[in-house]
Amino acid sequence: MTLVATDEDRAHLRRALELADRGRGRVSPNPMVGAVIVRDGEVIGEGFHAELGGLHAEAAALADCRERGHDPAGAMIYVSLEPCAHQGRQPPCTQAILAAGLARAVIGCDDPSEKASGRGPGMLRDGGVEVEFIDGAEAAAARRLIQPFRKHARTGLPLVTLKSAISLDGFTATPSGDSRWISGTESRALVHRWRAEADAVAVGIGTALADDPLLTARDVDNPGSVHQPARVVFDSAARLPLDSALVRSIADAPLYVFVEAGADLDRVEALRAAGAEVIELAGERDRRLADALAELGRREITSLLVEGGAELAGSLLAAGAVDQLRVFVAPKVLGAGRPLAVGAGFERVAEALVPLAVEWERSGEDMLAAARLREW
Ligand code: AOF
Ligand code: ZN
Repeated sequence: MTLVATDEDRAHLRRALELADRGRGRVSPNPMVGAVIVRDGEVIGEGFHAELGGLHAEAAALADCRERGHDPAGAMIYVSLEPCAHQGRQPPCTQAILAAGLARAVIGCDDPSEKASGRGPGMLRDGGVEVEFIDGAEAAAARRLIQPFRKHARTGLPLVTLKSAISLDGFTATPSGDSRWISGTESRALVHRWRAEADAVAVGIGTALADDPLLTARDVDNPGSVHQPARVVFDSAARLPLDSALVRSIADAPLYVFVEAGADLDRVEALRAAGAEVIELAGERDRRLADALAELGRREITSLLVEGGAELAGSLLAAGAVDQLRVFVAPKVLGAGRPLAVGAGFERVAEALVPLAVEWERSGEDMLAAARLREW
């Protein structure tokens, strides 16, 4: 049931979303979740899911409430995600809510995972708790906050974000392949933040060979405690050199290399011996791409940041596998150069992918277009 939410309900739910965001980059493959406990308009407890395996948001808010010397019985809880009903790394939140005697729960959005999907809200209602789902902007924001979790729960696949930086005349590199740097320092810092928030970062072998990237998150706050994404290389012929930055930094973050079945066995074995997980895929290019995403999903990769190059971008876009684009447009004119994507593309402009929404914002000297193609 959807409620007719008051402005006060919406404000508390927005606070729960703000709290949830504090778990960004620290809870995956779990969702970020926040909760606020309120009695007579007064906030008496707040909490969020702070790390994988740690307290769920509801339990954290209840603990905070008690620490502050309040009895939560009869109070309301605002929680950004449907409370869980299962025993996982943590006990079920529904039990904690029932045991605490909370009277009403206002929920930001449903949890589409198999073990949830309405079970928690049902149990709360059976236990006499008034349960309502918020609607409107707060509901949309609650879903948007946990897109990787939602897509992975619904499809087993990671949310795919394609990131690129283009010149004013639409190129990602000069004709000779030089791309350092198209975007400005602020934009590059932002990309390192996105890497720290992503479960994995991917490039095609062309980019791996041309740029010898590390794909780790650097120059972010608290470099010591930053989450490092797994690195992924789409490398049909197993050409990734053993002395590449990616292979040499395997101790810092896992490296997955997708090769085509039948790739040179010596090279595959050498990559494995160096510590890479090499996954062999068979079939047509599109089939292999789809299987690669499924393999990542199976490894609990819920979000994949694709950083190029043009062939990988073109294949993913044409296959409809991209969920969102983040494109920096930099105030430089290259005159000629390499495009963002190559491949079959679409025959007609009328077939173009049209985003559900695009947000344009300034990023230092650049403009950033964040386009959402699909929502989960
Ligand atoms: C909640 N509150 O704060 C979170 C929930 O095995 P666990 O304990 O890590 O639980 C993970 C699952 O619980 C996750 O897949 C999602 O369905 C739910 N996450 N639920 O009530 C929370 N993080
Ligand atoms: Zn829970």
